[in-house]
Amino acid sequence: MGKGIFQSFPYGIMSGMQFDAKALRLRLTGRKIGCPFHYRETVDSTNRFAMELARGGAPEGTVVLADRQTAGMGRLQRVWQSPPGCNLYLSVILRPAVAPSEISQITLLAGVAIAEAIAAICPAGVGIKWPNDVRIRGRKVCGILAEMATAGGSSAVILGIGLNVNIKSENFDQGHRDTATSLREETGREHSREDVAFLLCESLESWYETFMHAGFAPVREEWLALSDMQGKRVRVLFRDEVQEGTVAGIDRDGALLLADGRGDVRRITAGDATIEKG
Ligand code: BT5
Repeated sequence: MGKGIFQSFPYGIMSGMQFDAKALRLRLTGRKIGCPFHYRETVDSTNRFAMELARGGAPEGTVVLADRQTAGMGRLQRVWQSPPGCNLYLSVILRPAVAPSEISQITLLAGVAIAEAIAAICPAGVGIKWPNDVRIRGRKVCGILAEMATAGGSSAVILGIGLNVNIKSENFDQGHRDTATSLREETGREHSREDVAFLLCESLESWYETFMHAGFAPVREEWLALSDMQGKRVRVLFRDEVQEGTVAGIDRDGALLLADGRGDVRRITAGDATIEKG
C-alpha cells in the first residue's frame, strides 16, 4: 500500500472521507436545532465562531460544525483535542430565558440529550459525570462547554460539544489516553459522523423543548437516572479547594449535592469531580 491517506489522516479508516456537510444541512432543514447550519473544514474553535455569529444576531438553533479545530477549548483554558477526519466538534446557539447563574442547567440538559443519542448507538455503559462529561464504561467520550454571549441588550448560550466518534485510542494525546474513548473503540466499528450529528441535533431539540415547556425538573430526573455518580464517594476539586463526600443528587438548579456523612449536605456549583474506586 502506498503512503498517503493513512499518513495524512492517521485517525481511522473512514478518516479520508470528507464530512458531507451538504447532506447533513439538507436533513436539518426546517428543524429548530441545526437550521441554519454552518460548516467549516478548519476553525480555531466552534464556540468562538458561534459566539461571533450570536453577537451578530444569529437565531436560536444555529449550529456551527467543524472537521477540525486548531484551538478547541475545554473549561478553564484547557485544550480539547480536535484532530480532523474523525470526530464531531459543534456549537449550538440557544437563546433561553435563563439567568447567567442558570447556565449549568443547559450543560446538564445537553448531557442528558447526548447520552440518550449515544445510547442509541452504543446501548451499554453510557453514563453522565457531573458537570459536563458523557462517558462510556467510565471513559470520557464527550465534553460539553456552555458559555454566555452578550451583545447589546440580548444574550445567548453557546453550547459546545466535542464527541469522539471514530478516533482510535492510540491517537489520543498522552494526557488523556487512559481516560478517553470513542464510539468506534466501544462498538468495534466506524460510524457515519453525519448520522451521529443528526441524532445529536434531534435529541437536543427534543430535550430543549421539554426544558422550555416544563423547566429543569424533567431534565434533572433523567440526569439522575443516567448519572453514574449517585451514592458514590467523590472528590471535587475547584481551584485549590477539595471537597469530599457522597453524591446525594443534584439540586433544582443543577448544583451537585454532597453528603458529608454527618448529616450535612453541601451544594457544589463548579469543579472537577473524581469518583473514588471501591
Ligand atoms: C470539556 O472540558 O470537556 C469541554 C470540551 C468541549 C469541547 C467542544 S468541541 C466544540 C466546542 N468548541 C470548543 O472550542 N469547545 C467545544 P473539560 O471538562 O475542561 O475537559 C478538558 C479535558 O478533557 C482536557 O484537559 C483533557 O484532559 C481531556 N480531553 C481533551 N481532549 C479530549 C478528547 N478529545 N476526548 C476526551 N478527553 C479529552
